[in-house]
Amino acid sequence: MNLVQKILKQHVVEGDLGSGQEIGIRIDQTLTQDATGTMAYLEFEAIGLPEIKTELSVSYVDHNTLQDGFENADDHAYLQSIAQKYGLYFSKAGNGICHQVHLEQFAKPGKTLLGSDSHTPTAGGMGSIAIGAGGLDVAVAMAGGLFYLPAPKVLQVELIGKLRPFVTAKDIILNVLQTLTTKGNVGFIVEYTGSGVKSLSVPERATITNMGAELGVTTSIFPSDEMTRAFLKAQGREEDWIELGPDKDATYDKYLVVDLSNLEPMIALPHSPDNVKTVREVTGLKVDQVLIGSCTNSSYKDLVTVSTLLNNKVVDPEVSFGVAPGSAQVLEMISSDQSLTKIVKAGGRIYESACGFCIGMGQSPRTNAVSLRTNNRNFFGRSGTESANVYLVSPETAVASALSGVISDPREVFKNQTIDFAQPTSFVDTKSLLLPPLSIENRQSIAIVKGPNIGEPPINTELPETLSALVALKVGDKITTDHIMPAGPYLKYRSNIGKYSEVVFKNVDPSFSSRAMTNKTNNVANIIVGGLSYGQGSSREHAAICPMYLGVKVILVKSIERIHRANLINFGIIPLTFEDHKDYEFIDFGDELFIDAIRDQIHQPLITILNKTKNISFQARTEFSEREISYILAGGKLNVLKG
Ligand code: MIC
Ligand code: SF4
Repeated sequence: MNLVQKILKQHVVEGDLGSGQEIGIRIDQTLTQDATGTMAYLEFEAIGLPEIKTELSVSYVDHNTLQDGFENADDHAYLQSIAQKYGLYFSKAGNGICHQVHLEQFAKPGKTLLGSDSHTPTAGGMGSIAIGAGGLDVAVAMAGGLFYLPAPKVLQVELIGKLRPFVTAKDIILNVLQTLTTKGNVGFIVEYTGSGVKSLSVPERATITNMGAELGVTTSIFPSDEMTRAFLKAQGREEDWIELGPDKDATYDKYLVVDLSNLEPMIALPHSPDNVKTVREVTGLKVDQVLIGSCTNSSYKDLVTVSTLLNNKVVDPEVSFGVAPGSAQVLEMISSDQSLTKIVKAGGRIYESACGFCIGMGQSPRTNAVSLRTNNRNFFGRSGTESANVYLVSPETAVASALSGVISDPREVFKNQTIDFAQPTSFVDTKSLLLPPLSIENRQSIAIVKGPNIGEPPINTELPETLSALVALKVGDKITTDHIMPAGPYLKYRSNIGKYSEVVFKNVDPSFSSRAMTNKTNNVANIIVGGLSYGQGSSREHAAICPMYLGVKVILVKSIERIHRANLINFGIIPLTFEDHKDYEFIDFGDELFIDAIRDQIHQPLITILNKTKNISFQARTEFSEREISYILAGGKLNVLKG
């Protein structure tokens, strides 16, 4: 067996791993963050259990920490009261980015972790099967329910050789993204094997599994070995270690080899993480902003490296340079070993340990800026400045470029330098912002605190017998959930669906929301037509809830990404894929589509759609499990759960 099969075998409760069909797995741990968490806990409350049923659940506050108005602070208070009432850990604002903190404090080899954030696979660096999902699926897992996924295929990525100086874990995953791209990997789990694994520390492995999310795979995982043990020991959790790896004769569904010795510094160009080139190919481009942080590259090692390379120099005067440590632990450690001082002396602006600029919560670059970031995503508009061009790089490349003012290869800038970083044998125990669960007795008196911005999760209506709908929007390939539901300044409306729905597709077609709402008011359903890889990126279920609120009933696309597909079904929107991709060309914005006997047709592999405007019929694929069909018929999973 490979490692994925070994762990899943221990967790499968329904279905058969080898079947290719849907399986239901038991979830040991869950995590939520505030931007998806408020809705997830509103849903958990709607399920109506007195406490969580998982081994461990953590509610993190890391996304909406810019408290511009009362809304975010109200959300934080709600989340804290929920954690206290139902038995969760609560990680307060400032304690750090959920994935970094989870790796430090809670992730365990061999466990399953479900998180309402697409970068939950970060814990795969620790040997967990860690999967991102919509808030409702996480709420169900907290309530002891199973998580369903198609029995995964496993892609082995064999790492051989050893990284050369100034070539990093980030360059490994950028290289993998260049090969596999962000499309066409749905249904796979990536398992890293090979002699090259040994040389990578847990935080480096976590950089790779973190950005594996951009491949569109279900998750990525590394074995648990002596490196893992050393990291857990240094975190004071050696007892959480078990050795875990594939059998010698393990088999896989697909194979890729990466020779680390041949890699060089890589860079993802605007506006997609798979638009990868070597740094060498783009050196010399003037940069305006350099930001180091995000759940991909904000570990202690990353920031010590940054400070060492700054080496008492000052960054180029025309560059705005900023650093966000990934957690309070990282911040305390770089502060006690003087790395922080060196970063400040070099001209670094220090941001809170939070997602911040990565999700457009501040630090939007200037008009037409070239912004170099160590993030995992550079989707159009995500930085908050539409005309900006965001490039993704390693911390080493970021510092080299901040010092020289132009995109630079760190091997050139730091020619005669070496970095001797040894993983710490002991991390500090920074827990002042991490609140443990209350005892059962103390939970009784906790009242749930709900500010005026916090609404109820909206409920959809049952699927009608026939569906007549207008094409309210036609889009192309690679539409991300950032296109569908912009974040940044609108994040504070995550618990106010009516308000948040006003910005659906804002950066694609600002008139979409009001048009869709008018159709809905006139009892006309909306259909969105799209191309390949629709719904890439985040796990935000708002990209389903808000369109649902606006009366969207069907998404008709060439292909669709895993988490978004599940979210649509959970909220009673039908994701259909074109049987023949050519039919995409024959549909126009404003066309009227008709689906007869849709409640019956949904059980068939193909559904017939009549384009009334063009007077042509075509077919679309359904590919739903019986469980998914029950959600679609009922108008969403909450309706089924509530009976
Ligand atoms: C992201 O990186 O896009 C986010 C913000 O973390 C999202 C979650 C969200 O939209 O709240 C994710 O990755 O799932
Ligand atoms: Fe936060 Fe960015 Fe990581 Fe998403 S990708 S969890 S916004 S740091």
